[in-house]
Amino acid sequence: MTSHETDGVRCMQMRGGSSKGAYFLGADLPADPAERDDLLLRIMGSPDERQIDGIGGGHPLTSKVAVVTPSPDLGADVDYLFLQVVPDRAVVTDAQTCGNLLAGVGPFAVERGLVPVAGETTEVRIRILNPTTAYARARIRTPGGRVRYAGDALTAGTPFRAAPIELVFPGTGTPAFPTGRLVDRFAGVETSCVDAGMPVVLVRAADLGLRGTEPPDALEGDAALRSTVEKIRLEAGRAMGLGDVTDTTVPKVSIVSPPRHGGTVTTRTFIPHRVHAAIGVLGAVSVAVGVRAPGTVASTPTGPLVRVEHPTGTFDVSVDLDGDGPATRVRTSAVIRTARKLSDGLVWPRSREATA
Ligand code: NQM
Repeated sequence: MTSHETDGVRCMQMRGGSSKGAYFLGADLPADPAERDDLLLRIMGSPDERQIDGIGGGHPLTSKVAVVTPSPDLGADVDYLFLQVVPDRAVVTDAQTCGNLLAGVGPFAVERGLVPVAGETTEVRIRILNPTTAYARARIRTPGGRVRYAGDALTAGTPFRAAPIELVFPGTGTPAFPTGRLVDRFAGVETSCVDAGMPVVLVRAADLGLRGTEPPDALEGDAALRSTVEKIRLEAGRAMGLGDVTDTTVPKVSIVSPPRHGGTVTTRTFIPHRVHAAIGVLGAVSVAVGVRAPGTVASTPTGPLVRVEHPTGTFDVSVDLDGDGPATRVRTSAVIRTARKLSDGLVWPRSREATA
């Protein structure tokens, strides 16, 4: 029996935005990625649709892991590695990041003493490690020398208010349309492929015979639609330079239609097999870029603030663009999220010997 099985592993559970996950210090996990992933599967309870023998919540949005380490990069305080633990398969993937768990990284870094409190508000500079290096600045409330979670901000997709966390993303300098075109046709359907931190394929709802306001379970229950969406995704993944995406969680497919509640665009997002109850953070930034750039399947005249409507509310993204056409780049983008510490202590993985 390993020491993890006898002594447990230090772990903090947090809601980050509209997702929930397990946060670890890098030093508390095995350095070898294969050993680390095996341990995480046993902690989260995968592979099992319900993750009943672990702390995962049986859905991609509640089966997430953040690994945080002090950063050797002078431009960052901490490094953030995101790992998606697939509930029903023995798969841990680092092919995407997660802007929702990112909201918890600043508070976690302060709680673990990696970043000192700097007054009423503390800025944590984060280097996002995967899938490629990017940076974010998180401003969190720290009155009286402690992280304050209570507050007035509401993250749609979560029922309760909490302290706002501002997340600012400086642009990476790479063009936001990775196929080199604003519009591509995959599986006979017009799409726009955007990557502003999360690879997303935009498809008009009407082109799939949808209104665009269908609830997530109706979309998940439509086998013909799922198969068309997956065909589009596999072709788009190759064209976006992601290779064979059969077993990865990117790109996401966002179905877009006109706004219904005074926003800029309505979305329903396959992530990629389940439909998001809201929308991912960087997924929303990618949608916002597709909305602001003229000539895409989602283009809508609007200012820097894009209000993305989703199944459980709206999500405001401010995005500042540079350049034209497929060469468009993001100068900077920003969102407000919330996060909350749920538990802090030790978790025990199932033993390696446990069999199905
Ligand atoms: O796009 C879900 C989430 C996400 C990812 C997903 C995310 C993001 O809501 O930045 O936050 O798209 O798999 O946590």
